[in-house]
Amino acid sequence: MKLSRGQMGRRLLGLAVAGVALVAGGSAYAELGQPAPWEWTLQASGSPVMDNITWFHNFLFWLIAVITLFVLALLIIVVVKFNAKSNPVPSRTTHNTLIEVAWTLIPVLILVGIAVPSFRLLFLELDVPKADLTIKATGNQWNWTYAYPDDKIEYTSIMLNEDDRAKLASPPPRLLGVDHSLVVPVNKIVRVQTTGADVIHSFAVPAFGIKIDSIPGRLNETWFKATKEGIYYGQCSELCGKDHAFMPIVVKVVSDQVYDDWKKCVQSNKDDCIDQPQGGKSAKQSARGDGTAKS
Ligand SMILES: [Cu+2]
Repeated sequence: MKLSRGQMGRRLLGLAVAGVALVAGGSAYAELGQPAPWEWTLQASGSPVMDNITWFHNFLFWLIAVITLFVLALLIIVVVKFNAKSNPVPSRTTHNTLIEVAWTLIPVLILVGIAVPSFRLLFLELDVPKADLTIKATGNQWNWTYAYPDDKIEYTSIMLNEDDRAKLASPPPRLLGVDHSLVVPVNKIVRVQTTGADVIHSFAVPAFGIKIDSIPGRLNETWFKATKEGIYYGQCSELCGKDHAFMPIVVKVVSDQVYDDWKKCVQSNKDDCIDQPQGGKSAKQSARGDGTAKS
């Protein structure tokens, strides 16, 4: 098939439009708190720490882009202007004080410019502010046990199998749904303490910008403040054995009222609270449903 130049141009244009649509469509799929198909950026941020990480990532990206382009331009100049053909008699210059001072000083200034926001971010992550609530996440082979020590709540969170997931009205993403999720109130500082019961695991939720090793015999600590209500997915991020890929983390961020209702629901041993996958109902509805079922 022979194409005229106009036809070819139109086809190329069509291809370009399709490409842009694909990329734009991909990012349009992006949902807060979970990965998206064709995602090429960091997950959307759901906490101040992640806001900072995203900013720092973008800052470094553009800095590196400028440096790389600058070095590339220098290389091209050298290749074109100073090859043996176009510059048969090379200069024998060996020192240039100004350039030597510049190529020492400018990289130092760039590194200092990186170090300042880098340390600021590090301290933001490490210094746990006064917490409103503490949760303890214990990594087991292969699931998580969550405890709310101040409220005497403790339960284990296990991944939903494909059959159970298919039964749900709005199924969670594949391999990310669990039977009991972690529930926390919105805009509250949550201190996360984590340890391992058997081997090293790692508690990670990308949208909150947290990833911390759960090590047997040690209690590691981090924190997050979820700024938007919703469901946030994470995974164990340390190779911990054969089912490492099947111990997801689900955090439900809810209003204070719903959180209090959930606490009461769990403390009274009801079995239809909002930490469970049929959730989405308010805890009140769940409690009512349970009351009739149990009486
Ligand atoms: Cu693990």
